[in-house]
Amino acid sequence: MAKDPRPAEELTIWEDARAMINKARAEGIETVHERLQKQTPHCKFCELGTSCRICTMGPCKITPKSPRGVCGADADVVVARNFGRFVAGGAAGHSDHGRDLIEVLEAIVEGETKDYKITDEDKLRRISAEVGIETEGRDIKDIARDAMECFFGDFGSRKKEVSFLSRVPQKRKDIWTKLGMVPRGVDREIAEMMHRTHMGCDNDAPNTLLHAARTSLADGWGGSMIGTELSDVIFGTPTPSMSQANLGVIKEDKVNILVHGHNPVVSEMILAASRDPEIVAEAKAAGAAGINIAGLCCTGNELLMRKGIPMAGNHLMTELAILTGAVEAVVVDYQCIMPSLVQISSCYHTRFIDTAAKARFTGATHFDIHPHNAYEQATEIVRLAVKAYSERDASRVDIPCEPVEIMTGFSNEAVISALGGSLDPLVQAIAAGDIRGAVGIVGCNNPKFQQDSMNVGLAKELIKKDILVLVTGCVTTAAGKAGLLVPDAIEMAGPGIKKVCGALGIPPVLHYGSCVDNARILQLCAALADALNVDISDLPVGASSPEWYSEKAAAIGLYAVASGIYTHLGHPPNILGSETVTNIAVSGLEDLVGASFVIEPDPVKAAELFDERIKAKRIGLGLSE
Ligand code: SF4
Ligand code: MSK
Repeated sequence: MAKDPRPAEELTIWEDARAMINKARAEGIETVHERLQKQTPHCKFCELGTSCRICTMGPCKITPKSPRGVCGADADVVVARNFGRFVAGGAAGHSDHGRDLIEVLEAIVEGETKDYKITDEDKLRRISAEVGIETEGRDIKDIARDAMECFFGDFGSRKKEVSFLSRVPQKRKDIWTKLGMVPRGVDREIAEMMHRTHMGCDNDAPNTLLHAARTSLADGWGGSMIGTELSDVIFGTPTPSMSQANLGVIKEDKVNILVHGHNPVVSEMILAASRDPEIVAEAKAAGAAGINIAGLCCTGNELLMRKGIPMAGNHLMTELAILTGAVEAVVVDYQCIMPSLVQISSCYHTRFIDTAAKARFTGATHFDIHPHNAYEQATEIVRLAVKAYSERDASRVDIPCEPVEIMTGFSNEAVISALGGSLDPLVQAIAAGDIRGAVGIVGCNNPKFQQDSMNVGLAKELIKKDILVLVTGCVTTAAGKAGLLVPDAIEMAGPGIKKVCGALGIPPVLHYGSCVDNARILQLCAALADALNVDISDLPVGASSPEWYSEKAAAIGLYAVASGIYTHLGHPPNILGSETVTNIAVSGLEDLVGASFVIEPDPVKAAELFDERIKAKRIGLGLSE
């Protein structure tokens, strides 16, 4: 194994990660860091976005000497097409996840499952009314059937706009209408993006980018929002609770099962099966003190938000969690699951189990989980983990730390309830300048950055400036491990945040959920804009994905910008090979949609940029800086 020559201290800010990176090196196990070294330097054309392989007259690369591909496409066209497809990939991922929730709702409505049910009937009534379904005096099953049909319809071609556009302020919708950016159907926009970027179609970079934005809006206000809302309906709307994070949540004396991926449909069943008294007894008979479920990435966020299940780690912790040697099973659904986890699992007694036909891993044990057999399959999986416990090699176990406390569960419903039933106190706190603004920090880890240095650095800088922070996805674990997700963290915040969050007993950094749950932040921004009778772009808010890596993060960033939210990225997408595309991303969009991207790798400077932006927006609203 070629070693990454950099010390673990340079790769991550965390002690638990450093210990496991060093353990991997001592045991000769390759991780993401060694593989990055082997892949570096990356192909310059791919980095710039100027390589094209969408037809077999190519592949082509655009250079000063050959400024056009075989078909005549220039750098602008090639870069825009590549970026458009990148965003479509992300939108497809989130939205197909959303569709899976509609299919579970369908199974409930059709009586094809006894494992899932409608848990939050009030929420189903509320969201159904929002999308125009009659709810008065009707049976919940009938409402659910109509909601199911309505949301399936949002994926197709028969609507003029996706249903949750009912939440979008009129001023914003007018902008989208003028630009031809109103998202009509999730699958339609994604398919059209693929069509437009076929050879010989949309050969005008700005036009391609407008459709990329429309595709991302179909994700944010369509597929993702449906995913979030139906997850709440089926599994319960999150309310604040306490939990824990870091590798210390893995327990030496228990059967440990890590759930990884994004969709709660499988992980909720694993959790339920792990509480089956018969299986718990089997675990005890095998010598364990019990069965411990912990989360990774976003399926971890889903269980954390709703059930208070502890979080073992974010994206760059997934390999390292297995390296503790105390993990009996990793159970995955889809997205952000490194194939390397299969190899690392095979270095231990760890069973690697995949559960989705659309996300199979060579070398994994496959369970085909559907709504009609989910619990039964989950019990088999948990039993496999119990069996594996006896094979654990105690001499290779190293759980490097004690867990830290975190507070979770901040859905919009929970926030409004904490505020006494309306957003008014928040609006007043913003008007008074106690909360100067808010920034959602979302997204991933990327081994190109010191793990979580920017995620944590930016959050700390912002709260000092009295800017409230909302976190989702992998930033959740980062903020939690840094001690930012507990009420006492107000000591790290400015005086205004200290006052408001202190009075409410909440942290200055609020856990808002998983990647699809960024839709909760969109909804909050829309509600705030409506409360102030302004557009979303007039609000003192921002978004950031400091350490992003995935297509989904690009879709999120673009739907945030297209919704009028100024959005920071710690590094650029692969677009720098086109001046036209880069200029549109970092300034041209401002004129079109009232927000743009900003690229800044330094968290302190990024916080200053947000500060400036928030000052300007506050002045625009007639408020003090
Ligand atoms: Fe080359 Fe044009 Fe084909 Fe792309 S579409 S591979 S630029 S010929
Ligand atoms: S899991 S998309 S690494 S946040 Fe949602 Fe984390 Fe980014 Fe995946």
